[in-house]
Amino acid sequence: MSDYFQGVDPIAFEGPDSQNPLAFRYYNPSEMVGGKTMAEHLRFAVCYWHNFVWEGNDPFGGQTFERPWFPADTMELAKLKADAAFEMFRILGVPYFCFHDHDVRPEGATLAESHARLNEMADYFEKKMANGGPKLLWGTANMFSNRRYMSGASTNPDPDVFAYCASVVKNCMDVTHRLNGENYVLWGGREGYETLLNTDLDRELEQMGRFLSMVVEYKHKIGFKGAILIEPKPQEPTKHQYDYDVATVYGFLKRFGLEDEVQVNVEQGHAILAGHSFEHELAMARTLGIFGSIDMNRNDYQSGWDTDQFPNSPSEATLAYYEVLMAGGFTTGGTNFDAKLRRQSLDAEDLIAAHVGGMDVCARGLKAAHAMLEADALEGPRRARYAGWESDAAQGMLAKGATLEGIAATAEAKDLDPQPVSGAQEKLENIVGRFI
Ligand code: XLS
Ligand code: NI
Ligand code: NI
Repeated sequence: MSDYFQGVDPIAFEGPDSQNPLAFRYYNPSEMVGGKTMAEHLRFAVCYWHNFVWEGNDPFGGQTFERPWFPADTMELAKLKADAAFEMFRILGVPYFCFHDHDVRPEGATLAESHARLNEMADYFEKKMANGGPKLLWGTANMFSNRRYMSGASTNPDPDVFAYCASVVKNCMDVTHRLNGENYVLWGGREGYETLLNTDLDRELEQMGRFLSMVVEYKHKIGFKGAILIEPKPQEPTKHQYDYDVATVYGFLKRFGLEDEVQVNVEQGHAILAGHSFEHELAMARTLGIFGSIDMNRNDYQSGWDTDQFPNSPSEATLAYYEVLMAGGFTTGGTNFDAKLRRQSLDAEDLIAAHVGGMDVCARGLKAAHAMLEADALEGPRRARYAGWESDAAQGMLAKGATLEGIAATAEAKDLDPQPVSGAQEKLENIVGRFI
Protein backbone atom coordinates (compact mmCIF):
# COMPACT_ATOMS: atom_id res chain seq x y z
CA MET A 1 0.00 0.00 0.00
CA SER A 2 1.21 3.46 -0.89
CA ASP A 3 0.53 6.51 1.26
CA TYR A 4 1.76 9.08 -1.22
CA PHE A 5 -1.51 10.98 -0.83
CA GLN A 6 -1.17 10.93 2.95
CA GLY A 7 -4.55 9.61 3.85
CA VAL A 8 -6.66 11.83 1.58
CA ASP A 9 -10.12 10.31 1.92
CA PRO A 10 -12.00 9.00 -1.08
CA ILE A 11 -13.69 11.98 -2.76
CA ALA A 12 -17.37 12.24 -1.95
CA PHE A 13 -20.22 14.07 -3.64
CA GLU A 14 -21.24 16.99 -1.44
CA GLY A 15 -23.35 19.05 -3.85
CA PRO A 16 -22.89 22.48 -5.49
CA ASP A 17 -22.79 24.41 -2.22
CA SER A 18 -19.88 22.50 -0.73
CA GLN A 19 -16.84 24.60 0.19
CA ASN A 20 -14.61 21.54 0.45
CA PRO A 21 -11.94 21.74 -2.31
CA LEU A 22 -11.66 17.96 -2.35
CA ALA A 23 -15.32 17.11 -2.87
CA PHE A 24 -17.44 16.64 -5.95
CA ARG A 25 -19.98 19.39 -6.42
CA TYR A 26 -21.58 18.03 -9.60
CA TYR A 27 -20.21 14.53 -10.24
CA ASN A 28 -22.47 12.19 -8.37
CA PRO A 29 -21.59 8.77 -9.78
CA SER A 30 -24.87 7.06 -8.95
CA GLU A 31 -27.15 9.92 -10.03
CA MET A 32 -29.35 9.01 -13.00
CA VAL A 33 -29.12 11.13 -16.13
CA GLY A 34 -31.68 9.73 -18.50
CA GLY A 35 -31.47 5.95 -18.41
CA LYS A 36 -27.92 5.69 -17.09
CA THR A 37 -25.93 6.80 -14.08
CA MET A 38 -23.39 9.57 -14.44
CA ALA A 39 -20.63 7.03 -13.91
CA GLU A 40 -21.98 4.89 -16.76
CA HIS A 41 -22.26 7.88 -19.07
CA LEU A 42 -18.89 9.46 -18.39
CA ARG A 43 -16.69 6.38 -17.91
CA PHE A 44 -13.83 8.42 -16.45
CA ALA A 45 -10.23 7.32 -16.86
CA VAL A 46 -7.03 8.68 -15.35
CA CYS A 47 -3.92 8.57 -17.51
CA TYR A 48 -0.68 7.21 -16.17
CA TRP A 49 1.74 9.33 -18.18
CA HIS A 50 0.99 12.94 -17.23
CA ASN A 51 0.30 12.13 -13.59
CA PHE A 52 3.01 9.67 -12.68
CA VAL A 53 5.69 9.94 -15.36
CA TRP A 54 6.01 13.59 -16.34
CA GLU A 55 8.55 15.37 -14.15
CA GLY A 56 7.39 18.94 -14.76
CA ASN A 57 9.94 19.89 -17.39
CA ASP A 58 9.27 22.39 -20.18
CA PRO A 59 11.51 23.41 -23.10
CA PHE A 60 13.33 25.87 -20.85
CA GLY A 61 13.63 24.01 -17.60
CA GLY A 62 13.89 20.58 -16.08
CA GLN A 63 12.19 18.64 -13.37
CA THR A 64 10.03 20.52 -10.87
CA PHE A 65 8.11 17.61 -9.34
CA GLU A 66 9.67 15.44 -6.70
CA ARG A 67 7.96 12.09 -6.48
CA PRO A 68 9.39 9.25 -4.42
CA TRP A 69 9.38 6.92 -7.46
CA PHE A 70 11.44 9.20 -9.71
CA PRO A 71 13.40 8.40 -11.84
CA ALA A 72 11.53 5.07 -11.94
CA ASP A 73 14.45 3.35 -13.65
CA THR A 74 14.17 0.14 -11.63
CA MET A 75 11.30 -2.31 -11.35
CA GLU A 76 11.14 -1.53 -7.64
CA LEU A 77 10.47 2.14 -8.35
CA ALA A 78 8.04 1.22 -11.13
CA LYS A 79 6.05 -0.72 -8.54
CA LEU A 80 6.16 2.16 -6.08
CA LYS A 81 4.79 4.34 -8.87
CA ALA A 82 2.04 1.80 -9.53
CA ASP A 83 1.14 1.80 -5.83
CA ALA A 84 0.73 5.59 -5.87
CA ALA A 85 -1.23 5.46 -9.13
CA PHE A 86 -3.71 2.93 -7.80
CA GLU A 87 -3.96 4.86 -4.55
CA MET A 88 -5.04 7.89 -6.58
CA PHE A 89 -7.50 5.88 -8.70
CA ARG A 90 -9.09 4.68 -5.47
CA ILE A 91 -9.28 8.16 -3.92
CA LEU A 92 -10.94 9.55 -7.05
CA GLY A 93 -13.21 6.54 -7.45
CA VAL A 94 -12.54 6.47 -11.20
CA PRO A 95 -13.63 3.29 -12.94
CA TYR A 96 -10.76 3.28 -15.48
CA PHE A 97 -7.14 4.09 -16.18
CA CYS A 98 -4.95 4.18 -19.32
CA PHE A 99 -1.25 3.62 -19.89
CA HIS A 100 1.58 3.36 -22.41
CA ASP A 101 4.00 0.44 -21.98
CA HIS A 102 6.73 3.04 -21.44
CA ASP A 103 4.84 4.66 -18.54
CA VAL A 104 4.69 1.62 -16.36
CA ARG A 105 8.07 -0.08 -16.70
CA PRO A 106 11.64 1.00 -17.33
CA GLU A 107 12.83 -0.07 -20.76
CA GLY A 108 15.00 -3.20 -20.68
CA ALA A 109 18.45 -3.66 -22.20
CA THR A 110 16.88 -5.82 -24.92
CA LEU A 111 13.48 -6.07 -26.57
CA ALA A 112 12.91 -9.33 -24.71
CA GLU A 113 13.70 -7.73 -21.37
CA SER A 114 11.35 -4.82 -22.10
CA HIS A 115 8.56 -7.30 -22.81
CA ALA A 116 9.31 -9.35 -19.70
CA ARG A 117 9.14 -6.19 -17.60
CA LEU A 118 5.83 -5.13 -19.11
CA ASN A 119 4.43 -8.59 -18.45
CA GLU A 120 5.67 -8.42 -14.86
CA MET A 121 3.95 -5.05 -14.37
CA ALA A 122 0.78 -6.48 -15.88
CA ASP A 123 0.89 -9.23 -13.22
CA TYR A 124 1.25 -6.51 -10.61
CA PHE A 125 -1.70 -4.55 -12.07
CA GLU A 126 -3.84 -7.66 -12.32
CA LYS A 127 -3.80 -8.05 -8.54
CA LYS A 128 -4.69 -4.41 -7.99
CA MET A 129 -7.48 -4.55 -10.55
CA ALA A 130 -9.10 -7.65 -9.02
CA ASN A 131 -12.13 -7.39 -6.72
CA GLY A 132 -13.70 -4.22 -8.04
CA GLY A 133 -10.47 -2.32 -8.68
CA PRO A 134 -10.21 0.07 -11.60
CA LYS A 135 -10.42 -1.35 -15.10
CA LEU A 136 -8.31 -0.61 -18.14
CA LEU A 137 -9.97 1.76 -20.62
CA TRP A 138 -7.10 1.42 -23.05
CA GLY A 139 -3.52 0.39 -23.46
CA THR A 140 -1.09 1.83 -25.97
CA ALA A 141 2.57 1.67 -26.95
CA ASN A 142 4.86 4.66 -26.74
CA MET A 143 6.56 4.68 -30.12
CA PHE A 144 7.68 8.29 -30.02
CA SER A 145 9.99 8.99 -27.04
CA ASN A 146 12.97 6.76 -27.71
CA ARG A 147 15.43 8.03 -30.33
CA ARG A 148 14.94 4.86 -32.39
CA TYR A 149 11.57 6.33 -33.41
CA MET A 150 12.83 9.76 -34.35
CA SER A 151 12.16 9.16 -38.06
CA GLY A 152 8.87 7.40 -37.51
CA ALA A 153 7.45 4.17 -36.10
CA SER A 154 5.66 2.14 -38.79
CA THR A 155 6.51 4.90 -41.29
CA ASN A 156 10.24 4.69 -40.63
CA PRO A 157 12.61 4.49 -43.61
CA ASP A 158 14.36 1.63 -41.78
CA PRO A 159 12.40 -1.65 -42.05
CA ASP A 160 13.99 -2.84 -38.79
CA VAL A 161 12.11 -0.12 -36.95
CA PHE A 162 8.87 -1.31 -38.57
CA ALA A 163 9.62 -4.84 -37.35
CA TYR A 164 10.58 -3.58 -33.89
CA CYS A 165 7.25 -1.73 -33.71
CA ALA A 166 5.39 -4.89 -34.66
CA SER A 167 6.93 -6.61 -31.65
CA VAL A 168 6.19 -3.68 -29.33
CA VAL A 169 2.55 -3.38 -30.41
CA LYS A 170 1.98 -7.13 -30.33
CA ASN A 171 3.22 -7.32 -26.76
CA CYS A 172 1.24 -4.28 -25.71
CA MET A 173 -1.94 -5.65 -27.31
CA ASP A 174 -1.38 -8.97 -25.54
CA VAL A 175 -1.08 -7.18 -22.21
CA THR A 176 -4.11 -4.96 -22.91
CA HIS A 177 -6.11 -8.07 -23.79
CA ARG A 178 -4.95 -9.93 -20.69
CA LEU A 179 -5.99 -6.99 -18.48
CA ASN A 180 -9.42 -6.92 -20.19
CA GLY A 181 -8.71 -3.52 -21.70
CA GLU A 182 -11.74 -2.13 -23.49
CA ASN A 183 -9.80 -0.44 -26.30
CA TYR A 184 -6.36 -0.30 -27.84
CA VAL A 185 -5.10 3.13 -28.96
CA LEU A 186 -2.61 4.13 -31.64
CA TRP A 187 -1.39 7.69 -31.58
CA GLY A 188 1.25 8.35 -34.23
CA GLY A 189 3.30 11.18 -32.80
CA ARG A 190 6.21 10.37 -35.13
CA GLU A 191 4.09 9.10 -38.02
CA GLY A 192 4.57 12.03 -40.36
CA TYR A 193 7.49 14.06 -41.59
CA GLU A 194 9.68 17.06 -40.89
CA THR A 195 10.61 17.82 -44.51
CA LEU A 196 9.44 16.47 -47.84
CA LEU A 197 13.03 16.76 -49.04
CA ASN A 198 13.90 13.45 -47.40
CA THR A 199 10.46 11.82 -47.33
CA ASP A 200 8.85 9.23 -49.59
CA LEU A 201 5.20 9.97 -48.81
CA ASP A 202 3.90 7.17 -50.94
CA ARG A 203 5.88 4.50 -49.12
CA GLU A 204 5.21 5.89 -45.67
CA LEU A 205 1.43 5.91 -46.11
CA GLU A 206 1.54 2.39 -47.52
CA GLN A 207 3.62 1.20 -44.54
CA MET A 208 1.22 2.80 -42.10
CA GLY A 209 -1.77 1.23 -43.82
CA ARG A 210 -0.21 -2.23 -43.81
CA PHE A 211 0.77 -1.89 -40.17
CA LEU A 212 -2.73 -0.92 -39.10
CA SER A 213 -4.25 -3.73 -41.17
CA MET A 214 -2.01 -6.23 -39.37
CA VAL A 215 -2.96 -4.76 -36.00
CA VAL A 216 -6.62 -5.33 -36.86
CA GLU A 217 -5.91 -8.89 -38.04
CA TYR A 218 -4.02 -9.62 -34.83
CA LYS A 219 -6.84 -8.25 -32.72
CA HIS A 220 -9.19 -10.79 -34.29
CA LYS A 221 -6.63 -13.61 -33.97
CA ILE A 222 -6.31 -13.18 -30.21
CA GLY A 223 -10.04 -12.59 -29.74
CA PHE A 224 -9.65 -9.06 -28.42
CA LYS A 225 -13.17 -7.67 -28.35
CA GLY A 226 -12.23 -4.06 -27.63
CA ALA A 227 -12.03 -1.30 -30.21
CA ILE A 228 -8.92 -0.26 -32.07
CA LEU A 229 -8.75 3.53 -31.86
CA ILE A 230 -6.64 6.03 -33.76
CA GLU A 231 -6.02 9.35 -32.05
CA PRO A 232 -5.77 12.15 -34.63
CA LYS A 233 -3.38 15.06 -34.18
CA PRO A 234 -2.16 17.48 -36.85
CA GLN A 235 1.35 18.15 -35.61
CA GLU A 236 3.61 18.12 -32.56
CA PRO A 237 6.01 16.48 -32.19
CA THR A 238 6.18 15.91 -35.96
CA LYS A 239 5.77 18.91 -38.27
CA HIS A 240 3.19 17.17 -40.48
CA GLN A 241 1.38 14.24 -38.88
CA TYR A 242 -0.50 11.84 -41.15
CA ASP A 243 -3.47 11.41 -38.77
CA TYR A 244 -4.22 15.13 -39.05
CA ASP A 245 -7.85 15.15 -37.93
CA VAL A 246 -10.94 12.94 -37.91
CA ALA A 247 -11.78 13.51 -41.57
CA THR A 248 -8.21 12.72 -42.64
CA VAL A 249 -8.19 9.53 -40.58
CA TYR A 250 -11.48 8.50 -42.16
CA GLY A 251 -10.04 8.93 -45.65
CA PHE A 252 -7.05 6.84 -44.64
CA LEU A 253 -9.24 4.10 -43.16
CA LYS A 254 -11.38 4.04 -46.32
CA ARG A 255 -8.31 3.68 -48.48
CA PHE A 256 -7.23 0.59 -46.57
CA GLY A 257 -10.76 -0.81 -46.09
CA LEU A 258 -10.59 -0.39 -42.31
CA GLU A 259 -13.46 2.05 -41.71
CA ASP A 260 -15.59 -0.62 -40.04
CA GLU A 261 -12.69 -1.90 -37.92
CA VAL A 262 -11.14 1.22 -36.47
CA GLN A 263 -12.61 4.19 -34.64
CA VAL A 264 -11.17 7.42 -33.31
CA ASN A 265 -10.12 8.67 -29.91
CA VAL A 266 -10.74 12.40 -30.22
CA GLU A 267 -8.69 14.73 -28.05
CA GLN A 268 -9.88 18.26 -27.33
CA GLY A 269 -6.43 19.83 -27.56
CA HIS A 270 -5.65 18.08 -30.85
CA ALA A 271 -8.90 19.40 -32.34
CA ILE A 272 -7.79 22.94 -31.47
CA LEU A 273 -4.35 22.35 -32.99
CA ALA A 274 -6.04 21.21 -36.19
CA GLY A 275 -7.96 24.48 -36.36
CA HIS A 276 -11.25 22.87 -35.35
CA SER A 277 -13.40 22.91 -32.26
CA PHE A 278 -13.74 19.76 -30.17
CA GLU A 279 -17.42 19.51 -31.04
CA HIS A 280 -16.60 19.70 -34.74
CA GLU A 281 -14.30 16.71 -34.46
CA LEU A 282 -16.84 14.77 -32.40
CA ALA A 283 -19.68 15.58 -34.79
CA MET A 284 -17.50 14.52 -37.71
CA ALA A 285 -16.64 11.22 -36.02
CA ARG A 286 -20.28 10.55 -35.25
CA THR A 287 -21.39 11.39 -38.77
CA LEU A 288 -18.73 9.20 -40.33
CA GLY A 289 -19.58 6.36 -37.95
CA ILE A 290 -16.15 6.15 -36.31
CA PHE A 291 -16.76 7.76 -32.92
CA GLY A 292 -14.95 5.82 -30.20
CA SER A 293 -13.60 7.64 -27.16
CA ILE A 294 -12.37 11.03 -25.95
CA ASP A 295 -9.24 12.50 -24.42
CA MET A 296 -10.56 15.31 -22.30
CA ASN A 297 -8.28 18.28 -21.78
CA ARG A 298 -8.08 21.81 -23.01
CA ASN A 299 -5.51 23.82 -24.83
CA ASP A 300 -4.32 27.27 -24.10
CA TYR A 301 -5.86 29.21 -26.98
CA GLN A 302 -2.88 31.56 -27.22
CA SER A 303 0.00 29.15 -27.19
CA GLY A 304 -0.56 27.02 -30.30
CA TRP A 305 0.83 24.10 -28.34
CA ASP A 306 -0.74 20.95 -26.89
CA THR A 307 -0.82 22.24 -23.30
CA ASP A 308 -2.99 19.38 -22.00
CA GLN A 309 -4.72 21.34 -19.25
CA PHE A 310 -7.56 19.98 -17.20
CA PRO A 311 -10.94 21.01 -18.63
CA ASN A 312 -12.52 23.96 -16.82
CA SER A 313 -15.10 25.29 -19.20
CA PRO A 314 -18.65 24.03 -18.61
CA SER A 315 -19.79 25.50 -21.91
CA GLU A 316 -17.12 23.63 -23.90
CA ALA A 317 -17.91 20.45 -21.99
CA THR A 318 -21.62 20.87 -22.71
CA LEU A 319 -21.11 21.07 -26.45
CA ALA A 320 -18.73 18.09 -26.32
CA TYR A 321 -21.07 15.83 -24.36
CA TYR A 322 -23.93 16.95 -26.57
CA GLU A 323 -22.08 15.30 -29.45
CA VAL A 324 -21.25 12.26 -27.34
CA LEU A 325 -24.94 11.83 -26.50
CA MET A 326 -25.92 12.42 -30.12
CA ALA A 327 -23.53 9.60 -31.02
CA GLY A 328 -25.50 7.36 -28.67
CA GLY A 329 -23.00 7.70 -25.81
CA PHE A 330 -19.88 5.68 -25.23
CA THR A 331 -19.82 1.97 -25.88
CA THR A 332 -16.23 0.80 -25.30
CA GLY A 333 -14.94 4.39 -25.05
CA GLY A 334 -14.84 6.80 -22.15
CA THR A 335 -13.56 10.14 -20.88
CA ASN A 336 -9.82 9.94 -20.40
CA PHE A 337 -8.15 12.92 -18.75
CA ASP A 338 -5.11 13.25 -20.99
CA ALA A 339 -4.28 16.32 -18.92
CA LYS A 340 -1.43 17.42 -16.74
CA LEU A 341 -0.77 19.83 -13.93
CA ARG A 342 1.02 23.12 -14.46
CA ARG A 343 4.65 22.69 -13.46
CA GLN A 344 4.30 24.88 -10.35
CA SER A 345 1.57 22.62 -8.95
CA LEU A 346 3.93 20.56 -6.87
CA ASP A 347 1.76 18.90 -4.26
CA ALA A 348 0.27 15.44 -4.32
CA GLU A 349 -3.04 17.08 -3.52
CA ASP A 350 -2.83 19.13 -6.72
CA LEU A 351 -3.17 15.89 -8.69
CA ILE A 352 -6.38 15.08 -6.86
CA ALA A 353 -7.83 18.60 -7.08
CA ALA A 354 -7.15 18.74 -10.83
CA HIS A 355 -9.16 15.58 -11.45
CA VAL A 356 -11.95 16.55 -9.08
CA GLY A 357 -12.40 19.82 -10.97
CA GLY A 358 -12.21 18.12 -14.35
CA MET A 359 -14.74 15.47 -13.38
CA ASP A 360 -17.10 18.13 -12.09
CA VAL A 361 -16.86 20.15 -15.31
CA CYS A 362 -17.63 17.03 -17.34
CA ALA A 363 -20.58 16.20 -15.09
CA ARG A 364 -21.99 19.71 -15.59
CA GLY A 365 -21.51 19.37 -19.33
CA LEU A 366 -23.22 15.99 -19.41
CA LYS A 367 -26.22 17.17 -17.42
CA ALA A 368 -26.65 20.31 -19.52
CA ALA A 369 -26.30 18.36 -22.75
CA HIS A 370 -28.83 15.79 -21.63
CA ALA A 371 -31.31 18.47 -20.59
CA MET A 372 -30.87 20.21 -23.93
CA LEU A 373 -31.66 16.98 -25.75
CA GLU A 374 -34.65 16.20 -23.56
CA ALA A 375 -36.09 19.65 -24.21
CA ASP A 376 -35.48 19.29 -27.95
CA ALA A 377 -33.85 22.70 -27.52
CA LEU A 378 -31.47 22.45 -30.45
CA GLU A 379 -32.87 19.51 -32.38
CA GLY A 380 -36.26 21.16 -32.73
CA PRO A 381 -34.93 24.29 -34.45
CA ARG A 382 -32.52 22.15 -36.44
CA ARG A 383 -35.32 19.97 -37.77
CA ALA A 384 -37.34 23.05 -38.60
CA ARG A 385 -34.40 24.49 -40.54
CA TYR A 386 -34.21 21.43 -42.80
CA ALA A 387 -37.97 20.75 -42.93
CA GLY A 388 -38.11 21.60 -46.62
CA TRP A 389 -36.09 18.48 -47.30
CA GLU A 390 -38.85 16.24 -45.92
CA SER A 391 -41.05 16.63 -48.99
CA ASP A 392 -41.12 13.89 -51.64
CA ALA A 393 -40.02 16.34 -54.29
CA ALA A 394 -36.96 17.33 -52.29
CA GLN A 395 -36.03 13.74 -51.45
CA GLY A 396 -36.49 12.86 -55.11
CA MET A 397 -33.56 15.11 -55.99
CA LEU A 398 -31.30 12.92 -53.84
CA ALA A 399 -32.67 9.61 -55.08
CA LYS A 400 -30.77 7.40 -57.50
CA GLY A 401 -31.79 8.27 -61.02
CA ALA A 402 -32.15 12.00 -60.37
CA THR A 403 -29.97 13.98 -62.77
CA LEU A 404 -28.45 17.40 -62.74
CA GLU A 405 -30.21 18.36 -65.97
CA GLY A 406 -33.57 17.03 -64.73
CA ILE A 407 -33.37 19.08 -61.53
CA ALA A 408 -32.21 22.08 -63.52
CA ALA A 409 -35.23 21.82 -65.82
CA THR A 410 -37.61 21.76 -62.81
CA ALA A 411 -35.91 24.77 -61.23
CA GLU A 412 -36.18 26.68 -64.49
CA ALA A 413 -39.82 25.66 -65.10
CA LYS A 414 -40.75 26.86 -61.60
CA ASP A 415 -38.69 29.99 -62.06
CA LEU A 416 -37.24 29.41 -58.56
CA ASP A 417 -36.11 32.41 -56.56
CA PRO A 418 -35.10 31.05 -53.10
CA GLN A 419 -35.37 33.53 -50.24
CA PRO A 420 -32.73 33.41 -47.45
CA VAL A 421 -33.85 32.53 -43.93
CA SER A 422 -32.10 33.58 -40.71
CA GLY A 423 -29.69 31.05 -39.24
CA ALA A 424 -30.56 32.51 -35.81
CA GLN A 425 -27.16 31.69 -34.36
CA GLU A 426 -27.41 34.12 -31.46
CA LYS A 427 -30.80 32.80 -30.42
CA LEU A 428 -29.37 29.29 -30.39
CA GLU A 429 -26.33 30.40 -28.41
CA ASN A 430 -28.69 31.94 -25.88
CA ILE A 431 -30.55 28.65 -25.62
CA VAL A 432 -27.31 26.80 -24.90
CA GLY A 433 -26.47 29.42 -22.28
CA ARG A 434 -29.73 28.73 -20.49
CA PHE A 435 -28.83 25.08 -19.99
CA ILE A 436 -25.26 25.45 -18.75
C1 XLS B 1 -0.24 13.16 -27.30
C2 XLS B 1 -1.30 12.19 -27.19
C3 XLS B 1 -0.97 10.95 -26.38
C4 XLS B 1 -1.98 9.88 -26.64
C5 XLS B 1 -1.52 8.50 -26.26
O1 XLS B 1 -0.44 14.32 -27.68
O2 XLS B 1 -2.43 12.83 -26.69
O3 XLS B 1 -0.89 11.27 -25.03
O4 XLS B 1 -3.17 10.14 -26.01
O5 XLS B 1 -0.37 8.14 -26.88
NI1 NI C 1 -2.34 15.07 -26.81
NI1 NI D 1 -4.22 11.94 -26.04
